Amino acid sequence: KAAKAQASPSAAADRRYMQLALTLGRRGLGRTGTNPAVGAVLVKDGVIIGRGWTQDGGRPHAEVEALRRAGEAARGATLYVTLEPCSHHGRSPPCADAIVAAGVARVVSAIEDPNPLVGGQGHARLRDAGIAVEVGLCAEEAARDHAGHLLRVQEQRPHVVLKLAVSADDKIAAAGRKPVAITGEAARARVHLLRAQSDAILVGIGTVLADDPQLTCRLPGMAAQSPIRVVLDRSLRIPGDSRLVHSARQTPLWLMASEIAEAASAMRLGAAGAEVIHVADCADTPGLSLPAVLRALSDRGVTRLLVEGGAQVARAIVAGRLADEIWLLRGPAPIGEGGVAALDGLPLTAITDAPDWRERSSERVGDDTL
Ligand code: AOF
Ligand code: ZN
Repeated sequence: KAAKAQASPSAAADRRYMQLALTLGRRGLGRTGTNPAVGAVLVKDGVIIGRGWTQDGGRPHAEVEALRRAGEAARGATLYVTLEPCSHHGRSPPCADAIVAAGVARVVSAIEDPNPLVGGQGHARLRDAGIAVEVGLCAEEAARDHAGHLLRVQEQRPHVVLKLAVSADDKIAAAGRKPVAITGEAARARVHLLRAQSDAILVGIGTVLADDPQLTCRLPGMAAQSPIRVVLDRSLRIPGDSRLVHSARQTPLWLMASEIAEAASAMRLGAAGAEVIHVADCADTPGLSLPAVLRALSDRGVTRLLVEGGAQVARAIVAGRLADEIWLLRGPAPIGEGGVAALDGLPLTAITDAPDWRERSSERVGDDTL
């Protein structure tokens, strides 16, 4: 009897199922191309009868996956979904139509999809079919998970995460730019997971010349999840024998160069498998225009961008107010005199004491703090 009385779940149960949908959706982060990583849960009489998330490359969509698993049982069920179900004919028919056809009784959705192809029409189509639709549960969390999609559609730029790994005295390298171990193994694993959840990772040419990095995800079994590697390389100085160029055929390498970069270099790097993308210079300071870089990346489908260095790029991102999120990892040991400051002359308090930055969370990761 008690179970019957719960046919319409409580607000607490609604929230729990939406949290599960959010968790499922995050499985797709960094794997769904330009598509948002959506999660969906189907529930009937207090039992989860289907779970789904946006699949690799962006299709099938989350709702369709959940419906497929539930089969006939979906009739009369409640669907929890982290984004408005689509209403457009893309690579397959609209999710809204599939939800109607399956006989779902109620849809709880976290946020509207600002994609002009959808924009409220998904919810409208469900309501027109007599389905009870509620929008807005866990909206803030969903907007955060879908920030890349929302910003790409609304502002033609990706969601930007700046990662800084600093020593106890806020340095990122020893004197003479010598690389030193700043953070430990646990922090490294977290950063590699963040790489996997990003569409692209960006560094400056200075970092490439100093460190010869690979910028891949090297967690066990996750090499295929490596992001597109992007280098701000205004005059195409990247060495042909760098590890980035060597691996350009396995993991994409995009070189952001000035419109006047040498054509011969572009040809040579293109032949090695890199893609040269020309963007405008900054009007007032030397270097590429970062807003133009972000726009070019968004135009090519990047929704989640991780910026990993070095100090000059970090400074430009902070000074230009271009980061949406900052991951500040701090190791336990100081580097001392002559070390390279994290923000190239800007004090770190430009972030930590700035009124427009809000600390979301703080935790220990191994011997480091995040
Ligand atoms: C959903 N469920 O799981 C996702 C949606 O190119 P298409 O046809 O796959 O459509 C892409 C658009 O669909 C994308 O820009 C976004 O608006 C929406 N993504 N919609 O119903 C999903 N990933
Ligand atoms: Zn869909």
